[in-house]
This record gives sequence, C-alpha cells and structure tokens, in this order.
Amino acid sequence: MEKYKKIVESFVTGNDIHVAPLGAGHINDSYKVSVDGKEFVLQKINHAIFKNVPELQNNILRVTSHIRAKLQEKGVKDIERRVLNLIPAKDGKYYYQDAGGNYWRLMDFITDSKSFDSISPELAEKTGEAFGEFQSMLSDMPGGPLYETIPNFHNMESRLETFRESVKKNLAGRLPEVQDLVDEIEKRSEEMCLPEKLHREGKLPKRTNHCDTKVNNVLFDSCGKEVLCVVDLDTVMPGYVLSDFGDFMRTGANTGKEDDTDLNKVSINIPVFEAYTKGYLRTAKEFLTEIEIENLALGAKLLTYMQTVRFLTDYLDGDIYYKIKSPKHNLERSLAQFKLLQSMEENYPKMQETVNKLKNSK
Ligand code: GN1
Ligand code: MG
Repeated sequence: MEKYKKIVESFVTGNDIHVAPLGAGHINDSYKVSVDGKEFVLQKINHAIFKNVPELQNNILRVTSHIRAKLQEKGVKDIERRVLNLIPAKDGKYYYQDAGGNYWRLMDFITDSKSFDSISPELAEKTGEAFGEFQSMLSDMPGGPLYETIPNFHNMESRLETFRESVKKNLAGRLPEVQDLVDEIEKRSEEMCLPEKLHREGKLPKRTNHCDTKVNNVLFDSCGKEVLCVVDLDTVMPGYVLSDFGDFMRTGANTGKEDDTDLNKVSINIPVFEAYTKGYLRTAKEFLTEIEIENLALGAKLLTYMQTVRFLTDYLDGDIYYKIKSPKHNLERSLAQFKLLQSMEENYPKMQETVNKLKNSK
C-alpha cells in the first residue's frame, strides 16, 4: 500500500490516498485509486510485452487528443466520460518509472460506468457501432501512422513464424501431446495469410485499429444503455479492419467461454454475429472499401485461428506470455479457440451472406 502511494504521488498530490485492485486483464495490473475523494485508474504497464513505453504512451496521447478534439467539435457534452484522460506525472511525462524499473500510468476513472462480460445481440450491435465509430474518428488523425506497440501484433505470417520456431524448439517438451492440433494449424496456414498477401499487392489498406475489440473494452453508462467510450488503448496501431471485426467475433460471438473445457458449449453465436455486423457497418461503411467488406467474415476465422496459434505457442514455450490459472490453461484455451474456428468454418457461407445482406442496409 505504501509503495502504491508513492507511485500515485509522483502524479498527483493528496492527503487521503486509497488503492485497490481493479479488473482482470491478462497483461497489465490495474488499480482503482482515490485521492481525497477523486478517483483514478493506476496501471502497471507490462514492460516485457510493451517494450517501448514512451512510444506506447505517445500513441495513447495522440489517439485520445484526436478523439477529444472531434467530440469538442461536435459539441458533445460530458467529454470527460467519453474519452480516456491520461494524467501527466509531475515531471511532465505520461508515465512514471519506479526504482525497480516498472512503468506506471494514471488516468481519470470514468464515473457511473459499467462494462459487460457477457453478450446479447442488442449489446453486440451497440458495441459494433462503437468500434466502427472509433475507427471512423481515427481515420483522419494527423501525424502519420501510430507506433506499432507490439511489432507484427496481428500479422499472421509472423505469428506462424514464431509458432514454427516454438514447435521446433519444443522447450517445455509438450509437442507430442499437441501434434494433432499443430497439424490442423498447418493445414489452414495459407488461407489465413491471405490478408498479408492482399496488403502486399496493394489491395488491402492498413488503418488505425484498436486490436483488442472485446465487449468489455467498451464502457457504457451505469444503466448499460448508452456507450460512453472505448478503453484499453495499448494496442491501438496500424492494422486491417478485418482484424478488429474478427477479434470481436472471436470474443463476443462465442456461445462458450474463451477457455471452455466443455467444447460442446463452444460455437459461433450467429445472432450476435449478425447484430455486431449491423452496428459496425452502420458507422464504418462510409470509409470501408469493397475488398475490406468482402473480407470481414474471413477476419472472424482469422482472429480465432490466430488466437489458437498464440495460446498454443505459449503452451509450447512453457507459459511465458499469458497469465495462467492452471498448468494446462493455455492448451485448454487453444483447444476452445480451435473448436470455435471449426464452428465458424461450418457456418462460413451464412456469415458471408450476413455481411452481404447488411452492407446495403441502414
Ligand atoms: C490479451 O489482456 P487482455 O485480455 O486485454 C492479449 C490479446 C489477446 C487476449 C486473449 C497485448 O488481452 O491480444 O487476444 O489476451 N493482449 C496482448 O484473451 O497480447
Ligand atoms: Mg487488452
């Protein structure tokens, strides 16, 4: 507790400081802080994953400043609840590095808000609109492309390269146990690298993406009716829109859990797929090209495949990236993602039909 107080005091001054754990992300550690009654979010940035913290924080500053300016232009009220607000440290930097080398940041806590961990079609539609609007607001951000906070984050070719290295090294000796899944991954590798190929051919653009489009990264007002803002901006960086679309489907349009051990529960939730697509296209369609729209459904398969690969890579490496809750957690996650992928493969014609049907509706 004393340790946290000192960190908080490198940003703000106060007499009565309280710190309590907040949320359950896989990567950073978050705390809710109160300083003389005013609430903040304090985060320890996972420096092993986000290697360049000054660039990371600069990205977030650029994104939030641009969105804030847009909202001001539109005359939106209540701006402090509509976009994250980073608090500078007393030395003017947007992060603080403690004596142990850890990096910290402070933000205003968004009051009277809630996020959802479960989904309904109605919620999916609002979330789709929110992420479409987010991409749309950032489509004219000046200053050139953002820094890639994790290089090649959603690049399937690069993820496969890393995966193949891990298979070769077999550091944790787990390869025999997962050989079947490795084979299934390899069978699909060409199809899943199509977006990289289209990009090289100049057909698929990179835009500013969120790169972690889970439903719980959208804050709603306390009644859960209206979207306030998109949060978790660490991975906002250049990418293909199909990635953001696909990562929502991977996380939201699943009838089971990301790490479900009962694979019978895991399948694509078609009503949620349809509702998100409707909301997303409503706000994003004006800036999307035909080829981007045509490849949205592929994005859902791709991100599910990518996560199958990422969890399995970590299992093969001996669990060094994701926090785990049990020894086989990464394998269970990978198998559950693969089951979801198979369900998407079965439903692929229906998914494409849905995108086609909705691209011309209002
Ligand atoms: C990580 O920490 P969290 O839940 O926001 C990961 C995502 C994965 C996700 C899997 C920086 O996100 O890419 O899709 O876990 N973030 C990073 O649940 O690797
Ligand atoms: Mg995240």
